Amino acid sequence: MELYELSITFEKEISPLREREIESVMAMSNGYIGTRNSLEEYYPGCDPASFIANLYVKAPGDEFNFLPKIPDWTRIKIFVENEPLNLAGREIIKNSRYIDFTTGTIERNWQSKDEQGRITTVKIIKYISLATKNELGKLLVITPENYTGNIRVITGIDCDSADFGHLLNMNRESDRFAFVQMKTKYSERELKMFHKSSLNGKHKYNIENSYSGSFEEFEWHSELGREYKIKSLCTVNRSPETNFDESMARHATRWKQRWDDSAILIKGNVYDQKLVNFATYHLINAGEFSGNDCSIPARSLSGEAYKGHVFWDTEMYLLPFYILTNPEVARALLMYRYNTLDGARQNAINEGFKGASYAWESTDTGLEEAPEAAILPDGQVIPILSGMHENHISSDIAYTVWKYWEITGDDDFLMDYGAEILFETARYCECLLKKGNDGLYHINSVIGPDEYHELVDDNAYTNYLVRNNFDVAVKAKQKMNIEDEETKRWNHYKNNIYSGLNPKTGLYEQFKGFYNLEYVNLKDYEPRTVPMDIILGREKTQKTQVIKQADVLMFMFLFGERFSREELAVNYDFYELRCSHGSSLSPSIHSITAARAGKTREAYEYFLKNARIDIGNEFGNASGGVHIAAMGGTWMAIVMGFAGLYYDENGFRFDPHLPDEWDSIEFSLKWKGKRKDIYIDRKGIIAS
Ligand code: IFM
Repeated sequence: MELYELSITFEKEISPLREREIESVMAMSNGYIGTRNSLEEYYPGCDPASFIANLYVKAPGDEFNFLPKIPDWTRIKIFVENEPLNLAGREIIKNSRYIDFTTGTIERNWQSKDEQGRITTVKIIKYISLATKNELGKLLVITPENYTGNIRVITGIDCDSADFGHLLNMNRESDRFAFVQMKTKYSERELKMFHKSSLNGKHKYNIENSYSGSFEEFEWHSELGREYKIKSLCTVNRSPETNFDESMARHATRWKQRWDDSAILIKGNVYDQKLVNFATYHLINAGEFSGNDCSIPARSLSGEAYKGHVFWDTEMYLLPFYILTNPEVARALLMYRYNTLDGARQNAINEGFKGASYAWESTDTGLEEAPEAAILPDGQVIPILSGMHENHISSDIAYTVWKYWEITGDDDFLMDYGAEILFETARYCECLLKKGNDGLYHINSVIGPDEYHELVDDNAYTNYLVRNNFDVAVKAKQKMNIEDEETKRWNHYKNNIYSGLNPKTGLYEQFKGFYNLEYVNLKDYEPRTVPMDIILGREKTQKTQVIKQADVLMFMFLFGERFSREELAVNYDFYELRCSHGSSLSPSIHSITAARAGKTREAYEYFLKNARIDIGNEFGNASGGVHIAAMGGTWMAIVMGFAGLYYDENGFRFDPHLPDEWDSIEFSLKWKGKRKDIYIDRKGIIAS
């Protein structure tokens, strides 16, 4: 496949205000470790941070646990004739940073001239290995362009940027490599980081150990025009015996395989191709070693927002990508849900119910970790009810377990693990049902995906997903030849849950009483940079039809094959007018449903809005890490929206709606273990 590179360039000066955002969008990860792409010499306002998935910490008395910042392995200090090389106070000839999609590495090219007229060129390449879980690489190339003289480089592991509130520094000295040892304060989990470097050419070598970190120091007399390469390999919880070149080559090979399986090629629009490459880069990175005992947090491992907590984002926005391009990762992510079932069972008990209630915000135990209150920018303290009431997450997980099985045919997973998730979530759903005088079952006091309206009755999304939960649990029982009372009850429920559908108009009411709320013309508030619930205030918003994100449209997308284009269009036209896109999860679903409803122009506008969420900092909060669900949304908007992929257990089909801006799209899918290459242009579809 043809490749385009994404470059985010600073020339001559850095922009401190954008720096944190750039650190996020150019972050690296392999699903086990994640590192923000900070400028290696550090500046005021930078936020260097690395995280390890599943290394959650919590002090006694803390409300919830979170991922702490571990020491930073990307730190480099360079001195020319004892003067520090940095971007401040000297002429910057160039300073550009980009993601290289051919190798899955981050590259920086920097050239500056100091007051003595000495020009130094610096290239830095960094990667987190996709091939070996605990290997991190850093290549520094320094060229004295017009001088000879003394150069000194200090490279290693910086502890000052780590979260000492929760990590204890237990540094031990080593004379063979830089070495940092820490343990988590309250759970006593150990973390060791090793950093071993080599330099071509004669040099003095020294190791500096202090409370602030452990560094290797190289000093040499440089010759004019010669390239000096310092190759550093950092390993986590494993000693650094590996050879740097081999490690980097292994990473590049694995990257190429992943890219080849996952990339989407768009002909006709280079800019859109870059947006898609950017999303695919983060999706590949976030997935590789995630799963089993950890999952992908809402901002992946690229920033501190949401504290490393895992939401429905993973199943509904990321799993489609992994199931269809890299099912092993998808399975591992679902195993995380299986491995946290006990926590989910405990949540159900805490709610006074049976079965399993998955945490709205989950970490390593599966126990509910959502905060109970938040402070708004104006100082107002508001309760957060999602942990207790955003119950749809359990059925979302059940939906995805079944989709995984439909697409992969992985019977072993379904029998050994998935079925238990389906049964336990169905048992929980039973507890949510209340039989009404109309003979139907209702679910009261929930929060649907539209979090602006809390404690609503009969949220159409929740009801639809619960109905599906019973349906797939029954199907799993049938596959296992189990016929019992539960099966009968679930069969009965699934056909008798209130839906909110008006058969005459084809419209679903988002929840009971929604139509009675005040209509607000959102166009009156455009252009707008602030969410509608902040403009109107929380209480007022609840009294209006302003919604935060796709809710009815969300289930119409998930069960796309059940709705005609006309039915979808009726609901799209109604809810699109009312949706304020207060969540990054919203524009992609609008793009997909618009495309499926044949509104290709609108679909394309929503596609751009979604794909630019981090690159364009559309929500103003990319500094806290990338919105990884939106990356999954970009992939889905193309494959499920513009290419129009529909699938079930029996196969897949396409109903394409290419935007005018594109000539063709090309991608591959894994279907029941086999790769299928798809090419779509205006003449038709080729699947091979
Ligand atoms: O899961 C989402 C939710 O739907 C909207 N608020 C942010 C969460 C994390 O991305």
